[in-house]
Amino acid sequence: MPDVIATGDLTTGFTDQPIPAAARYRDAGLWLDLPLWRVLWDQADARPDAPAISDADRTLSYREFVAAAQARAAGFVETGLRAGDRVILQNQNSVDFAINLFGLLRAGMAPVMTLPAHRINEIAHLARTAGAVGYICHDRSNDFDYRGLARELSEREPTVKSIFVTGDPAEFSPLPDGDPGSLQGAPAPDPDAPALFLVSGGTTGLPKLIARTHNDYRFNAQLSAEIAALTSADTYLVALPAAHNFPLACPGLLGVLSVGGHTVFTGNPSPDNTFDLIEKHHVSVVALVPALAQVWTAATEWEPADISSLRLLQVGGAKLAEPDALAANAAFGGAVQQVFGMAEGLICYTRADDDDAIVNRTQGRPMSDLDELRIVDDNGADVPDGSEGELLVRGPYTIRGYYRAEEHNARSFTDDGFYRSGDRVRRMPSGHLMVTGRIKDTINRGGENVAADDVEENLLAHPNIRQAAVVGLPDPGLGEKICAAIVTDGPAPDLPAIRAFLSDRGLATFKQPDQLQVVRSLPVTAVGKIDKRTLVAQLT
Ligand code: OOB
Repeated sequence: MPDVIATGDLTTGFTDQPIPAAARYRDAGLWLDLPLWRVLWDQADARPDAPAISDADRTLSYREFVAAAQARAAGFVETGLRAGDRVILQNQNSVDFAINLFGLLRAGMAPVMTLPAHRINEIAHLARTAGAVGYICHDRSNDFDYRGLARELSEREPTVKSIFVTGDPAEFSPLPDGDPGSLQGAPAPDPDAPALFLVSGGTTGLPKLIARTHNDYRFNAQLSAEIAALTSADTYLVALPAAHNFPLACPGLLGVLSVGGHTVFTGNPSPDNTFDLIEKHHVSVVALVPALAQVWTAATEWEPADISSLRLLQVGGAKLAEPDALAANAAFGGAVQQVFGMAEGLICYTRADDDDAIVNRTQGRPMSDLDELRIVDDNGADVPDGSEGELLVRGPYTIRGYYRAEEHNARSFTDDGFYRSGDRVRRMPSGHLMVTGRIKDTINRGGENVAADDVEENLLAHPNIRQAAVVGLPDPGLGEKICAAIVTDGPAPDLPAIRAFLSDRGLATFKQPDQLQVVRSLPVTAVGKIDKRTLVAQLT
C-alpha cells in the first residue's frame, strides 16, 4: 500500500464485501444502491416544510436543510476540494454539524466523524491515516480552542490544507457556501465505496478508521428506524456526541431523516437542559449511555418538565446493569430499549414485543436476519448457547477490515471475514445476547472506549515513570473509571501533575486517569507480562 494516498482515492486500503456476499445483500433488498445523501433529499421532496433539524438557535425545514447542504457542498467544491477527498469533521452537536455532514456527502467527499473530545494526538493520527486534506471545527467550545488544535494539525500534517471554522475563523476559512450549479455533472458515487468514516472506540492504541459504505450505512439507519417504529411524527434528541454511530445511525439522525422526522441537537445532556427540550419539542426518542440513563432516571424525581412524549429511551455503549434497567423502565414508563452496538457494524436491539425480563437483562438481538454471529472459546471453537465466548460477526453492515490498517486486520478479522469484537457474550435460546465483559484490553468509561495501551504509552513518556499499567475499576457513575498504576524512578508525580502532563501531550480528556496508584512493582504472569487481572483485584 502506498504511504500517501491521492486526493479523491477512496478505495486504496478499503476492504469491501466479497462479491457473493454483496450479491446476497443486494438480492435480499437490503442494499439500495443509492448515495447516502439521498436519505435527506428523498424526504425533502415529500415534506419540504416539515421541521428537519433544530438546535438552540434555529430550526431548518427539510427544504431549508437541503438548500443549506447543497450550498455548502458547492462551497466545498469551489474551494478546491474534490469528490473522494477525506475531510475531518469535528463539530459540536448543532445544525452546523448536520449541514457540514450533508454538504460533504452531497459533494462526494468522505467525512471522518471525530468527536468533540478528540485532541491533537487522535486527530493528527486520523488525518494521516485517512490522507485527509480538510478539517472542520468550531472556533471554541467548552473552554477548548479548536483553532489551536487546527494550528497544530496543519503543522504536523501539512496535507491538511483546507481548514474551515464555524464561528470566528481567525486565520482559517469560514464555512463556504457556493452556487449549487457547481455540483452539476458530478458523477454519482459508487454505493459500495466508503461514504464516511467512523472512528473505532480503540483497543490497541490510537483509534482506527471504519469505512462505512453508502449501502451498508443507509441499511443500518433504515432498519434501525424500522425496529424503533419511527415515523415522520417522531422527534429525536441528539444528546450523545452526534458523530458517534449510536446517535448518527442507530437510528439517530440518519434513521430519523429516512422517515421524515425531526432531529433536535443539544450539547448538554444534563436533565435540567434536556427535560425542558423534551417538553418544548415533544421529543419521542433519545439515545443515552448507561451513566446518563442513571442520571436521567434519578432526575425524573425532581425535574418539573413534562416528558410524557418520550416513548423510546435507548441505552447502549456500555453494559446497562439490570437494576438500572429496571429503575429506568419504572421512571420512563417502560420506554427502555437496550442497544449493544459497535462502529464496526453489528447492532443488537431489544424489541418492543420482548418480555420485560429480556429487556432488563439482555443487550438485545441482532438487527438483521442476515447478521452471522459466532461465539467462540479461546481456541476459536464455537461454544454452546448459554456459554460465554468471544463474539465474532459478519454481515450486511459489518466491515471486513479497518481502513488502511493491514496489521490490525490480520488480528481483528478471521480468514473468512468475521470481525473479532473482543466482547465476551452469552447467547440466550431466544437469540438475545448478554454482554459479560471484554476480551480486549479497553476501558469503557461512561460509554467511551479507552485503549489502555494508548494511555500507558503516554504515561511512559514521563521521565519519572518506569512502568505503567492502566486498568478500569468499577465506578457507580461512569461504569468504569481509569486507574493508572505506576512504578516510578525518583519523585512520584501526583494525579493533577499526571493529568497536566497528559494534557500537554494532547491526550483526549476522557482518556485521562481518574485515579493514580504508585506501586513498588506490577504483578506479572508466568511469561512476564503485566497481569492486569491481578492488578485490578489488588486495587479494588
Ligand atoms: C457503540 O459503539 P463503539 O464502537 O463506540 O463501541 C463498541 C463497543 C462494543 O464492542 C462493546 O465493547 C461496547 O462498546 N458496548 C457495550 C454495549 N454497547 C456497546 N457493552 C455492553 N453493553 C452494551 N449495550 O458503543 C455503539 C454503537 C452503536 C450503538 C450503540 C453503541
